[in-house]
Amino acid sequence: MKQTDDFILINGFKHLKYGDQKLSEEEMLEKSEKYLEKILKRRSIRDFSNKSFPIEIIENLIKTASAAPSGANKQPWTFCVVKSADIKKKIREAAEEEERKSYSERMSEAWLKDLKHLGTDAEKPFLEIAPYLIIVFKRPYEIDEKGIKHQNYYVNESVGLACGFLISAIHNAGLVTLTHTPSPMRFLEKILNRPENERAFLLLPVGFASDKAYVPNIEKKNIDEFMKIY
Ligand code: IYR
Repeated sequence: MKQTDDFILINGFKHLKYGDQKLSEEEMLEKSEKYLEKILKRRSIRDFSNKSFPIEIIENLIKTASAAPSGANKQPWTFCVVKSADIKKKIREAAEEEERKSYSERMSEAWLKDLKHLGTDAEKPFLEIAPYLIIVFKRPYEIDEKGIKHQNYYVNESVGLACGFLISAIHNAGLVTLTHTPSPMRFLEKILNRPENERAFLLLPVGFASDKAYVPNIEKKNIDEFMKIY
């Protein structure tokens, strides 16, 4: 009988044969160019329409995010989706309260000056207008059935990667978002009644841009500034 190489055992664990895409160099060049062109069109949007869309799309976006690599494959994240107008209102009120303090007392002069060209302020109407808010929580540790804590690894890196996958998937689906970081953001853990092993990491309103949305006229750095070949 023919010997199968579908899998091998490493430390007694099954490893499956990886079948890669096998593209030609021309196809790789074309695909990488197309993706670059597409991702360069992504913009952070602060002015949302209240138009909604099916939650199945959100589910696919979050499954995409959760496909990201993570330390020891622990997947140390929870994505909370808020569609309730009541909860959105609570989040907006708490976020604006923190942001008002940040803009008026906590942020340095240099920081405020660096933000001037983006036109941000403490008012966050998108927290109520966007059809969905995704609040990403990191899980620095897990608690097992016996109440014993188990640390996760590279938690910030892992959750950051998952957020990158999420933002890219949102753009690919024809939707827009904003990486909002109200600070401090412990109020999100309270409002959403999250367990003690979760810390709010990032808040992303997801939806469509308003018809009258404008974006700052910013540019990305030139490749010589951020890529060095050795
Ligand atoms: N978190 C605040 C302030 C803010 C900070 C940075 I750095 C930005 O790039 C944008 C905003 C806010 O959300 O308004």
